[in-house]
Amino acid sequence: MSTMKLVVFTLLVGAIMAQEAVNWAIFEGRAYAYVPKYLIWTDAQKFCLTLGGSLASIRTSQEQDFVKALAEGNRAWIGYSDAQTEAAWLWINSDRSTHTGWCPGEPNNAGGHQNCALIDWTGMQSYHRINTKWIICVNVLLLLPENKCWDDQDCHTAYSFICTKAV
Ligand SMILES: [Ca+2]
Ligand SMILES: [Ca+2]
Repeated sequence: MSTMKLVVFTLLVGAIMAQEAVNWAIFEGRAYAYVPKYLIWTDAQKFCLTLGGSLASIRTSQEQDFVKALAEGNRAWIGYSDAQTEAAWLWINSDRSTHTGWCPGEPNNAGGHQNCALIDWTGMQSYHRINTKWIICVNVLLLLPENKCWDDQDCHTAYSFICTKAV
């Protein structure tokens, strides 16, 4: 198969797969889709681009609640990143929104390489040592769907994601 044929074939398969995976929902003049595929952040953005959109920006707490409901409590990438300059968070679709929903203590840039935002993080994990064993404790209040919040994570980790586009 020639390279060009392979590219066309790959694009076609990509477009078909993208259409199969996605259900759009409308909220205040924008379309949103929760995509239950696990991709690293840049690939998630590429996938959203093939759908004519981008990773979602969040502008209000109402919009955040809508997106969280769409993701059904799953961790999902949104289009917010500080990969360019640490602590200077920007929306990939150039949205100027300053709304955020970070968990307490986030974004913490853990390990020095957390540059992409997830919604629906359960958050507030802490580690305790009892005798010789380490145990992980989770703040149970943050397990409730309505209390789930944003976390910065390593962009190279694969998560599901939220796309948005104009309607
Ligand atoms: Ca960071
Ligand atoms: Ca973090």
